[in-house]
Amino acid sequence: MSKLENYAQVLDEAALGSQAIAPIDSDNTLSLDDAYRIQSLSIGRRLARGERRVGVKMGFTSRAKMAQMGLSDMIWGRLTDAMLLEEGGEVDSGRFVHPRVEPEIAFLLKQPLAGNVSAPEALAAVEAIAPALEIIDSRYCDFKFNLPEVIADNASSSAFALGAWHTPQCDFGNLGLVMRIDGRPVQVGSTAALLGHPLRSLVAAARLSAAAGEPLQAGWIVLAGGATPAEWLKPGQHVSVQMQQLGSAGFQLRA
Ligand code: OOG
Ligand code: MG
Repeated sequence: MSKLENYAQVLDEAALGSQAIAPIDSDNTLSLDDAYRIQSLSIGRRLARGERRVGVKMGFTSRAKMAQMGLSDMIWGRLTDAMLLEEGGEVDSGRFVHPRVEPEIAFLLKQPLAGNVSAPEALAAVEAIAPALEIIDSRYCDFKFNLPEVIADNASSSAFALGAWHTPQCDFGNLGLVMRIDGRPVQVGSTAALLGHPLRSLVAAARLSAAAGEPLQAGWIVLAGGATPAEWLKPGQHVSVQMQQLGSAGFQLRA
């Protein structure tokens, strides 16, 4: 097994067993290409177990997230069907190491989207938009990592919930949003936090996915990135996001 395959296995098993691991790049030798290769290999192991690819997640697309995590380069990860939570349902806390949750907006594509596209071209490929919550759950101890490490760890992706799909005909470039934990507002923000307009995150997803040889497909979901800092989520807590014009999404972490 190559070094990169070995890291992919370690990360995959950490996610499977909800077990935190030590940093894999403490000597700062992994390149970004190595990191995306590890990510691809580790998601390949999930696909080999029967999971299905359903889209892409973008990371560090808002200043709020970059500042919280101390990293400033946009990253992306791969979504599978096993990560999609039942909206309004309960999720087992045993699935996670130390979950955090953040408010996002999701795109559902009606046609493929690849390469250097304009914002209007990206919009034309969108079937629907929905409010979303992402659970990020770094597989590294104390949620501490450098850029190659978080990329290798599929950008901390763990699970996501989606509210009802809405037509993208409304102007969704600056929609107010409130994230609540047990009914208490914990983060307030706007979709404008995502690169000024969340469509720019979709444009970046189209470019980066195509460059990786896995262009965005019809039917795929793209998570545009956390619009506010993430919040820790404890067993028993209920979390929701309410977004202007788009309604809400929520779930409960089982105690
Ligand atoms: C990395 C994942 C970043 C986002 O939306 O910016 C991300 C992390 O914060 O652990 O999902
Ligand atoms: Mg996120």
